[in-house]
Amino acid sequence: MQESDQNLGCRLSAGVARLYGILDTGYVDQNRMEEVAEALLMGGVGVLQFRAKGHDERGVLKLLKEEVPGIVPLCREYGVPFIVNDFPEVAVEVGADGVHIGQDDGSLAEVRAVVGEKMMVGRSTHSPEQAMVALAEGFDYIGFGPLFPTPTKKGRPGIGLEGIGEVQKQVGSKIPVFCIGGIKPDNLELVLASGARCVVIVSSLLQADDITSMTRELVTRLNQ
Ligand code: 3NM
Repeated sequence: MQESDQNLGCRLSAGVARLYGILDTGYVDQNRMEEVAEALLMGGVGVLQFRAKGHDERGVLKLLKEEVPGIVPLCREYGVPFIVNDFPEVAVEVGADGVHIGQDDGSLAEVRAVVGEKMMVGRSTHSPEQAMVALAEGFDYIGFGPLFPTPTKKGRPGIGLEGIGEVQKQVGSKIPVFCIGGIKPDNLELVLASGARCVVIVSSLLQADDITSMTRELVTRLNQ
């Protein structure tokens, strides 16, 4: 592993970050957020995103700076990149390693103007075409989904498994492709058999009785 891979400001490596965890405030009460973050980190997520839909930029900054200030230091302690969803300014303010933006959230150049060259920037994509465009634009990684309809991101149809092989081949050979949306322990085999290598799993993990052991089990399966 290169030194730059171990430090904050690193680029994600698909070889290391097979499971991308999201601390989603829709599933986790504020008073449990740090505990849940640590459970995911102990279980071995390779990257951790903070996602707080329904909070505006100031709200997310307040959460990370004042209300749950332990999350960023925990990621540092575990050596796991920390990503802020949606808000480049907040990512800079809290010293995150990356920011994740949606398909309709503007260009990479606009985000780079805020976060500079060092920070990772990820993009949500919902079709093979969008995945190719994100690669060409220069994003550091992509999410590809939702594979299945999911209550975590309501109102989007599942795009199915058909495109995964091609996207993994064309895009995944250059930057990490994280399949996302409705992935659970009991359909993971199918997702992997369709060509996926890295995945994001949100509700299944956050609602597990024992988050750390489920995370560990999934990481083991992803590494097989
Ligand atoms: N983004 P779960 S799907 C946050 O397709 C998110 O861009 C998606 O949550 C996309 O594992 C999704 O609970 C939700 O289905 C994933």
